[in-house]
Amino acid sequence: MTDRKKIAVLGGGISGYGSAILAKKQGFEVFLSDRGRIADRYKSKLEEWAVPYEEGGHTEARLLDAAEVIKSPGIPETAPVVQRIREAGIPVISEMEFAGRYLDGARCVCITGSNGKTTTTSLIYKILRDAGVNAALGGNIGESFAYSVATGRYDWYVLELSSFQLDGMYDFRADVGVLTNITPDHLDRYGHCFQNYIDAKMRILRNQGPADCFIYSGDDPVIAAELPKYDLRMRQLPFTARTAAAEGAGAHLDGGRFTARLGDRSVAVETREMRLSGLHNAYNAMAAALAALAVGVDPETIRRSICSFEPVEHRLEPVREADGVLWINDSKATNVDSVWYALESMTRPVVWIAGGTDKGNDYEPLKAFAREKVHTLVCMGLDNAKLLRDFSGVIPEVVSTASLDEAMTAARRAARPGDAVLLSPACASFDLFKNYEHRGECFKQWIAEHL
Ligand code: UMA
Ligand code: ADP
Repeated sequence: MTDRKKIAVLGGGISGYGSAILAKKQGFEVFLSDRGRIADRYKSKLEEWAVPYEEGGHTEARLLDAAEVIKSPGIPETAPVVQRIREAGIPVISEMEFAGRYLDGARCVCITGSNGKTTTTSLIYKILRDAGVNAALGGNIGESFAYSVATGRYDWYVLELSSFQLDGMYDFRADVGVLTNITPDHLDRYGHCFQNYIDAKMRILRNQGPADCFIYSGDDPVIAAELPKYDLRMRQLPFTARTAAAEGAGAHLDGGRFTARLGDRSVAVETREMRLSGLHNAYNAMAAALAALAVGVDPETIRRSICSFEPVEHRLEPVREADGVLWINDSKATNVDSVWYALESMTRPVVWIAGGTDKGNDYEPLKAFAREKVHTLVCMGLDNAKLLRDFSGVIPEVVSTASLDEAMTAARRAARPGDAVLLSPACASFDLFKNYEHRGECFKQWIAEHL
């Protein structure tokens, strides 16, 4: 590789501008191209680093002149510009693959899975920081990995990885890989084929050798069916609650207490001492404890950090208790599996607010908990037909609303002292809101103004 190799960056969002700055810092000739408009804050960074860029369209001739292209994760393989670059035989890689070449001895904990990535990543990062480890947070969360590599000096990177980011990774290796679970999601990007999405998630194992650790759910049937297909030379650390404790290293939940073990070190946590609630968060905490043990953090720091970790905003976030009713914001629950765990964790009678843009949901798995725990379902969306059809006769009261204000008013009317009102939509938010954060913020704002 010569110093003047030409690198093209596709996309000028968080991932693209970070990659371009890192490439520039490494002495490459860089060109960034965005089909749409680049935000002013990214443009000023690019100008500060003297990176040439274009917006409003891709000039193919300039892109095809590159020796390598770094593609932003939101750009699909089917985009015509990507196809042209591939036809020309130019390697297309992800930001992670590129930044991973310049770690200068730093190591990576990488977290992927269909649900629980952000919670587990944030928890691992907190434990490492509490332990005084010089760690950075990045990937599918916060600032980009490439930008951190370009502008900082860290010993560990804690990286949340989406399937899109894993897709463009070839030589990258996670020193510690975490796979929380695999359930259907993002199928529109994977030819509506679940196996393609599974294959993307399993790339977390790529290149791992005997010195590396792989932490995964030992209760997940999809992962269990995949593992025999791979040459597993790394250290395997399963975490389980449903299956019997694994012999040796791993973590196991039993009777409200889990123990995570690696070599001669172990951490024991009473889940009632955690601020995170629910079986899913016990899984996330077991995964985080194992990852922190693998990094070398002492067990007592791990236990204390796990117990003091607050839920991340919009994930089963208790907002306020008013007139005996607890209002909970789980706006990030945009698929059926995350709502299953939300309902699983409810200990009070529930008024459940759900709905939005349906992603082809199958609500069958939710019906047992709905019958047992929910007395009122408030549907909040422009088209509530499917929810109304699936839960009428399952939940005693089902109400249809078409705005947040209507939904909140209906929920308030239905809730009795001792109840929980749970916003856990199982759907995307784009019919009534900008995104899931906006939906969660509107929920909290309404509570602040009305309760
Ligand atoms: N663009 C083109 N050409 C195209 C299509 C798009 O130039 O043909 C341009 C757009 O005009 C836009 C840019 O590409 O300016 C956007 O790129 P992007 O969608 O990859 O977004 P980034 O801002 O770079 O953020 C991405 C991740 N986004 C997605 O995967 C959709 C961020 O994850 C990630 O944090 C960031 O890189 C840093 O690595 C966000 C996300 O929504 C949080 N992730 C999905 C999820 O969690 O479900 C996977
Ligand atoms: P991700 O980053 O993978 O989307 P989050 O931590 O942001 O994961 O959580 C997204 C949603 O999934 C929230 O509703 C949360 O309560 C739920 N959730 C968190 N961890 C898990 C898990 N291990 N299994 C299933 N659902 C989970």
